[in-house]
Amino acid sequence: MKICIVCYPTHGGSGVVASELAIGLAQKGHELHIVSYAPPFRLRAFHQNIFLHEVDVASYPLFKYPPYELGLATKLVELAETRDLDIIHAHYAVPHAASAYLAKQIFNSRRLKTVTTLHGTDITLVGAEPSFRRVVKFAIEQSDGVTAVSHYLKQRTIEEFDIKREIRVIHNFIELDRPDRNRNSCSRPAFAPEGEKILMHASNFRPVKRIGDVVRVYARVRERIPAKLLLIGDGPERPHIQQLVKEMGLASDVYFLGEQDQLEPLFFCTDLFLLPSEQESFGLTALEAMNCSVPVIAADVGGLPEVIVHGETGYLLPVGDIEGMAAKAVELLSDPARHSLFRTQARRRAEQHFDAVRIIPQYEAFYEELLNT
Ligand code: GMT
Repeated sequence: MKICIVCYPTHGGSGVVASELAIGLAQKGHELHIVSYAPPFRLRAFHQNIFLHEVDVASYPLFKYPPYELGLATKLVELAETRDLDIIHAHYAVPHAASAYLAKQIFNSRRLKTVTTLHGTDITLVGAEPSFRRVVKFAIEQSDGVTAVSHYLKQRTIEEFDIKREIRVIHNFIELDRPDRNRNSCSRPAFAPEGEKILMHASNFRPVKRIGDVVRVYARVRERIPAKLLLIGDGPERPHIQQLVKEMGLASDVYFLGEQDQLEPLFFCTDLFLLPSEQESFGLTALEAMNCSVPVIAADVGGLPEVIVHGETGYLLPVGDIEGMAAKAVELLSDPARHSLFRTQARRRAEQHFDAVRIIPQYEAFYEELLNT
C-alpha cells in the first residue's frame, strides 16, 4: 500500500506512535509518505521506503495566523496525485483530520481512504474547545476510518462529540527490542553516586501532567529513602517546576535533562517511573518504562488502567494523591523482592499486550478493510 501519515514532529506520544507505525509498515514493504511541519525526530535517520515531506505555508503580511491547514491539505492533494496514495492517515485530529478531509474532497477519488487516529488531548482538551469542536466532530464523522488508542478514549469521544460511527480501538505499541539496543548505556553512579534510588518522569511539561505532584511525591520518598529524581522533557511548566525544586531545597538531587530522543538509556538507570497526570488517554511513556522493566506509579485516570496493572506492574492512585503515591513508592523501593517481581511483570505486560509485531498488523488490516469497501 501507499500510505501517507500526517503527524506532529515533536517529542509527544502521537508523533512517536505515528513514526514507529511508519517504520513498522515500511519494513513490511509498504511505501510511506510522512507529512509534517518538520522531520519527526524518530525519522531523522534514513529508513528504506519512508519519504519525508514538509508542509510549506506561504507567509503574507495579511496573515496574523499562517493557514497551516491549507498548506497541509495542498501537500496531501499533491501527494495523492503524484504518488497514487491509497491511505491518508491523520494522527491527532486537530487539525490533521480536517486537512485530510479537504484533500480527499479536492482529489475526488473514491479509492483514496482517510483514517484518523485519536490520541487524547485532541479529544479531551483541544478538540473540545468551542473554537474547534464543530470541525473536529465533522472531521471524525467524515473520516473513512477512525481509531482510538484506548477503550477509554473511544468512550470519551463518543460521549464528548455524540459520535455514532464505529471507532476501532488499536492500542499503542512498543518495539520490544528497543531496550536491547540501549542496555548498559547509562551509568547510575553519574546520577546516584551513593547508590541512591532513582525516580524518573518524562513528559511535555504541560499542566495536564501535574509535574508538581512528581516533585512532591519525590520529596516525600526522599525523606525516607536516599533518592534522586530525573526529569526529562521540556514545555511551558518547566520554569515553575525548576522554581518549585529550588524552593523545596531539592535542587542538588533533581536532574533536569531536557528533551531526549531516546528514553531507554535513562530507563536503565531508573527504579521507578512517575506519571501522576490529570488526564492520560494511554500513557505511552508508562509503556516505554515497562518495556525496560521499570514499574510505574500513576494516576488512576483515562487509559492508564489499560496499560498498568495495579499491584502487579505498578500502582494506580487517585489524581493528586501525593501521600498515597509516595507511600506506594517507598513500599516498593524498600522491598527488593517485590520490586524485582514488579520489574519482571512490567516487561511481561509490555510483551504480552503491546508488542508492535502484533499491533501494527491491526492497522494494516484496518487499511485493507477500508480499501475493500
Ligand atoms: O499529552 C499530550 O497532550 C500530547 C499527546 C501527544 O501528541 O503525544 O499525548 C496523547 O497521545 C499519546 C499517544 O497516543 C498518549 O500516550 C497520551 O496519553 C496522550 N496524552 C493525553 O491524553 C494527555
